[in-house]
This record gives sequence, C-alpha cells and structure tokens, in this order.
Amino acid sequence: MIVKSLTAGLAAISATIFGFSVGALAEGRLGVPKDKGIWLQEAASEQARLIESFNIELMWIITVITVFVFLLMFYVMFRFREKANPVPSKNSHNTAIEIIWTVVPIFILLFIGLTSLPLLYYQDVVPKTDFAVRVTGNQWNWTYSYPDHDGIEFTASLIDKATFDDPDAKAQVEADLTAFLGAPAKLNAYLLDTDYRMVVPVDTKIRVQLAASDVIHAWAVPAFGVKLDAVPGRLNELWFEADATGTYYGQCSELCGKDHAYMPIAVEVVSKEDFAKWVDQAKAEYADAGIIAFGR
Ligand SMILES: [Cu+2]
Repeated sequence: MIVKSLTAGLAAISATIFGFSVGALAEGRLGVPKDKGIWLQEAASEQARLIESFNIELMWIITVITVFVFLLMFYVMFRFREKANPVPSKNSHNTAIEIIWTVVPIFILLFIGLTSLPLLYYQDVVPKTDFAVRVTGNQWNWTYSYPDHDGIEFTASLIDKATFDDPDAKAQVEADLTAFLGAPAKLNAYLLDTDYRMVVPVDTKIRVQLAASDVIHAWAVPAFGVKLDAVPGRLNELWFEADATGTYYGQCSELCGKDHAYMPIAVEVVSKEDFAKWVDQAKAEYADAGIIAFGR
C-alpha cells in the first residue's frame, strides 16, 4: 500500500539521518532506558517497531509544519513591517488561500488517521496466542500467573536500594534469581529490577490478561510497545510477541498510590527450549501457589 511504503520510506530515511537502528536485533538484549536518551527504547516486537515508524512519521509532519509556520511568520514580519509596507492592504478575504488552508490540513489529518488507526487495531485485537499470562497489579508489586502451565504463580517486587548498595545482599538476590530462572541472572538497575521476573519464550504470541487487586495500575513495557491499565474488577487484555531474548523492563504507568514508582516490571525473554525447562522447574515450586491477590 502507498501509505505503508511511504511510512517505511520515512523510517528508513530517518534511520540513516539520525543513526538509530531499525535492523537486526542482538540476542540477549537489555531493554532499559539509556542515559540522556531522547528517543524510544529499541524495539523488541513488531508493535514497538510500528509505533516507532509512526512516531517518525509524526516527527516529520510536525517538523515540516513548524518550519513552514515559522518561515511564514518571519516573512510576514519582515515583508509587511510598517517601514516596508506603509499602506496596508484592506483585503480581508482570499478564497483560494482559505480553500487551501482548509483542504491541506484535512489531507494531513487523513494521512495520520490512515497510518495510526490500523496500528491501533493491530495492537487492540488479540490474535491467536500460544498461551496466556495473568498479570495482577497490587499495591505495590505484580503477581504473575500462568493458567496454561499448571497455575504457576509468583509475585515480583522491587529490589530495594539497601540491597542494591550492599554487595553481599545483592549477590544473594542474584543467586536466588538465577535459581528461579534456571540461568545466570544479574541485577541491572535499581527501580527496575524485581526479585522474580515474568518469563516468556521468544517468537511466541502471548496474551496478557490484566487485572488489579486494589487500585488501578498499568502494565507497560516500552520495548514491546505495550501499555494497558490493570483495573480492579475488570479484565483487560493485551498481547505481544518478543523477537529477541533478553531482559526487558517497564514500570507501573498509572498513578496508584505512594509507592507507584516502586513497582517495576521485569520480563525475561528466553528461547523456547529454555522456557520449557523453566516451566518444568517452576511447576515444582510455584504451581497453584495460591498467592493471587484477588480479594486480598
Ligand atoms: Cu501501580
């Protein structure tokens, strides 16, 4: 489609000019915000890539409009200042210009609509997924349940500053996390790391069913391009398919109380074989743990 190739073209041009990557993804990636970063986090799903292309498209449109309006303003200020134009024109209408400034914005908005609405529906409509993970927001941590895997269930909480600052305590947490994941794990960032991590296989469509046990939270992982409210008494759904293994971080994105900033999200994306191994191991310890926070 013309619109699709146009946006893809814009993305490619921007990638060359600004030097961010749209190419192949490295395995074992780290989905964290970068210091002084001003762009989106590197995409690790098709949704995030489409959001990035759309963002690039909007940036071009915004830039062209801003530059055009500023040039026009400076031209008018200079050309029609009192000295250069002592006798002002008495015109108050110009039909041709009025038609242009009505029709052109309509086409710009149509173009934005044609590229944004399909993306919205692509995200909104959950396709056929391989399995579901139920994510429950609590004040202030997240409970992850795997109803399709014998009800594996655990709650992931923030690793506090004192632990991060104490090498021994930190090593202990890393050892526990390594045991839980069945693979070497390292803590990466205070305010993003949790004691457990949601574990999902790479290249697999996952349905995330979101709920909350107390107040409204929001589950968001920028690298996957997902963010949705977790509302008490209501089931919300989103889906994603991570296309590179690694550790991806997100944060609760709905003001939910005093510790809103202290309930991060950590997702470990592993190979399909490693996921099968993890499920076997986790079943032994966390199946039907019954810690789900509903009605707590
Ligand atoms: Cu929250």
